[in-house]
Amino acid sequence: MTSDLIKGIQSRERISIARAISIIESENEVSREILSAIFPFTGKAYRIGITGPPGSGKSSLTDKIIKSFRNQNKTVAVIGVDPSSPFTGGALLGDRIRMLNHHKDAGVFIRSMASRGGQGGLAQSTREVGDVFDAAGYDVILFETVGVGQVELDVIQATDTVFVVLVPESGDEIQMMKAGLMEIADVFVINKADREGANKLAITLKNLLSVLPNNPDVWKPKVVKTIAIQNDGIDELVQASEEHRKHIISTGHHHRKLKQRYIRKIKELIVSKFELEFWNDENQKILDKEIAKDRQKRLSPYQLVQKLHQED
Ligand SMILES: Nc1nc2c(ncn2[C@@H]2O[C@H](COP(=O)(O)OP(=O)(O)O)[C@@H](O)[C@H]2O)c(=O)[nH]1
Ligand SMILES: [Mg+2]
Repeated sequence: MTSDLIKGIQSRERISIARAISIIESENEVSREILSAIFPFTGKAYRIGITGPPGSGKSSLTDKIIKSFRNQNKTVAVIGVDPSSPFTGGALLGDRIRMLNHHKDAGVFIRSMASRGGQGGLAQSTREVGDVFDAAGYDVILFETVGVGQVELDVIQATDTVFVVLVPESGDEIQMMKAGLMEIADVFVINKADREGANKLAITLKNLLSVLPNNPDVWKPKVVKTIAIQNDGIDELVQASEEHRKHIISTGHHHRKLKQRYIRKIKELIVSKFELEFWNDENQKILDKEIAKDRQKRLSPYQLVQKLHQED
């Protein structure tokens, strides 16, 4: 059964891909089987993260970026991540309408991921869904995330190229530094460049970036102005991403990134495996018993951990 599903994924059948995604979202045994089986076929897709504040135009840009890649005959998968939405497929109405533009195109697959209940597994399952698209042979995978929470950062850090989308009004560079966007951007996108202040923001950013060392091995983030609703600057943006991609490949950075991603994944799995084993009934009971006591009467966390270890 699983092998049919794997074959279906590899021949990019939408039904198989959709099934694999729902299995991954339910996080059961079968999902691990699938992820293991597709592993050898992953690592080929180009992953782009698109992040920025709500309303900055990420979805509008995504829509146009899809078109630009499609014009180059590349297949594109999109994963929209919205940790704040409790609904599966928590896409906003506008997003749904935009998505319909690509509905009939077999070379495009769009999927939203939302947290159901806890956010714990969202970043992980998002990356795993990315692996399914990768194994299915999509050339480009776009990850659209809102803001810079931990889930978003975890998603973004697993991409090859990061677009940070700003608007002319977000001119306050200190604000951006605080948001931690400076460190993660490979390309700054100043969207809504039809509004006043786009040039000023571009100059501010370029000044900030000019302090970076002039080392050919270190990528200097690009600044690209766009008007998503007019399809303006999109090809330049896509070109900037291609340049970044070439740069990370030629400097060996991409290779290192893939290695780090592998190591991170192993460490994550080890932690969750041990946690799962550790919290057996007996240990859980010891913890519950301690919690039931008055705070002052409880063992200190350090003492309790020691006790739990001894019991183990
Ligand atoms: N004036 C202007 N409006 C834009 C531009 N790009 C997007 N918008 C509008 O900004 C709003 C938010 O866009 P959306 O793509 O949903 O932003 P997201 O929340 O970052 O995904 C929508 O009403 C868009 O039509 C642009 O380049 N110029
Ligand atoms: Mg959006």
